[in-house]
Amino acid sequence: MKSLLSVAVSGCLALSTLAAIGQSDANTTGHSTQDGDTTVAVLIPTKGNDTRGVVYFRQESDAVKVVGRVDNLSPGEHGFHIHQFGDLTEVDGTSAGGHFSPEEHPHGGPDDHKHHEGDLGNITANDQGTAQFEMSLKDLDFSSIIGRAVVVHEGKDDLQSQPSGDAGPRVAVGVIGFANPNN
Ligand SMILES: [Cu+2]
Ligand SMILES: [Zn+2]
Repeated sequence: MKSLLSVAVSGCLALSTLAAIGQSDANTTGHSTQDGDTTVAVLIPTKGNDTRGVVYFRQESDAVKVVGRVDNLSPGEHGFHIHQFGDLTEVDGTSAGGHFSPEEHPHGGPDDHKHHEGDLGNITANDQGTAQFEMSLKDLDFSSIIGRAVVVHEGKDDLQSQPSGDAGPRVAVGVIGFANPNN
């Protein structure tokens, strides 16, 4: 923490400020680290579905932590991704585009050596249709996903099929935006 803080205080370099985004902001504005560093996506159902949820992304020193809850799913696994565009104009969610993948890697699972940056794998709903989850993603760039979409799919992501894991239609979508630190 000390080195991050000194970078922020002495840092006239825009690049070092960017690299320490969130943490340095939080420290210099006097808020707790968590406040400046959290984004949220509120998931709303696509047409014909009633799946809803909330997903938080938090910048940590060496990873992005993802914590969330999604309700009204069918029991079992559901593909869970960050898609390219935070555009919900199409009622079936297709306007969110494909998986977020600035490096144009193949589709895969979050633990594969190469995968789309937006490949978060699956979330698992219990018999009541609720999925509660927490994951830590080491190779996701926190700032690059702001304004993009979180998508939950009707089916399971097989983590292999191209280009999107054969996870079926989109049942809920939400745009990743800055979380209100007072909430
Ligand atoms: Cu998806
Ligand atoms: Zn993918």
